[in-house]
Amino acid sequence: MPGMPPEFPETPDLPDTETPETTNPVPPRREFLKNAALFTGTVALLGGGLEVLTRRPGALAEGEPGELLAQARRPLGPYDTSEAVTPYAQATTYNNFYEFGTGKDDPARLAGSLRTRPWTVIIDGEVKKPVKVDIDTLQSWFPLEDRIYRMRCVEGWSMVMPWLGFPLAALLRRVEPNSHAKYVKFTALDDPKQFPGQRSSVLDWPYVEGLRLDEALHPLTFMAVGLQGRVLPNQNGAPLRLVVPWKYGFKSIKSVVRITLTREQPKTTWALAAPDEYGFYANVNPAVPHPRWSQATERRIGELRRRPTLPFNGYAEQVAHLYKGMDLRRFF
Ligand SMILES: Nc1nc2c(c(=O)[nH]1)N[C@H]1C(S)=C(S)[C@@H](COP(=O)(O)O)O[C@H]1N2
Ligand SMILES: [Mo]
Repeated sequence: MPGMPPEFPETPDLPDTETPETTNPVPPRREFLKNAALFTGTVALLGGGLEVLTRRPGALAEGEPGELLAQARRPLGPYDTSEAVTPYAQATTYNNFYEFGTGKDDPARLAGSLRTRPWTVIIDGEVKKPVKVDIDTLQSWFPLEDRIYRMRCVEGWSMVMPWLGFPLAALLRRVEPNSHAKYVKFTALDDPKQFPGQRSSVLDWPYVEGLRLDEALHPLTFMAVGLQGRVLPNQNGAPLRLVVPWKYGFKSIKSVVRITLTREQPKTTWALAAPDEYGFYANVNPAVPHPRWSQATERRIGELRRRPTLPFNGYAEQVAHLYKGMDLRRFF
């Protein structure tokens, strides 16, 4: 779509004196601990022997945004960052969700028009057991886990987000990819009645994203239904949102209605819109600048100074092997 405005960096060359946040970042777990007493849950022992306290996922059905969803309290898991969690008020008011508009505050202002129940998700394509399932049934299939991940937007800002959800691999295993499945395509809801931003053609709707199957099966790859112990706010991608923490944020598609296993690499929204600027892989890489700005540093929302951006957003140890032998300048 020539001429469309791509994502804009937020003044990456200037010191972040305009930073609006003055509060101290919330230390990890503080929020969880604060709410622990309000909440009754069941203790489940997960694979790694981690103690996770979860509410029965089936009981989330009519969750209002902001309602307590699950209480997780355990030692940091192998995939958690111990970095300070971005305060909830900031993580839910500074958003990219172009279906609501291109302004950072548009999603929080306008997301009330999105109806997240009832919500149907289709999982189909190259799988042995395709399924069309209600979001509450889908959630009831998996114990909810929490993951504290860094999130790095291609524009040069970042956050630390405590997600609640389940690994995408658990869902994919359930539908049994067949031998032709090589990629996973994700499609977001397409409904201009609920998404005011879809009345503009800033992007081709619906928003589509994709992963290679091995990326999709990686244990870090997550489907979020909650944020910081609460039902996922609409502006953060309710009711179901992909989270791929080693890739730029635009890969983490919000408000997913369809997951399709494919033979061919799917055509994805930002890669179609500006192929020279946004690739299919979009692995966080400080050594490969965006054509219009450097990716060497980032501004953590809530902090004043920029900090260095890490290869694969700090997850290199876990994911670099997926790209062995690939030229990451060509496959950006
Ligand atoms: N459907 C949809 N998903 C989307 C987007 C979008 O515009 N539409 N924006 C992406 C971008 S660019 C980023 S940085 C993250 C932002 O997630 P957050 O607002 O929860 O921090 O969502 C991603 N997922
Ligand atoms: Mo982004």
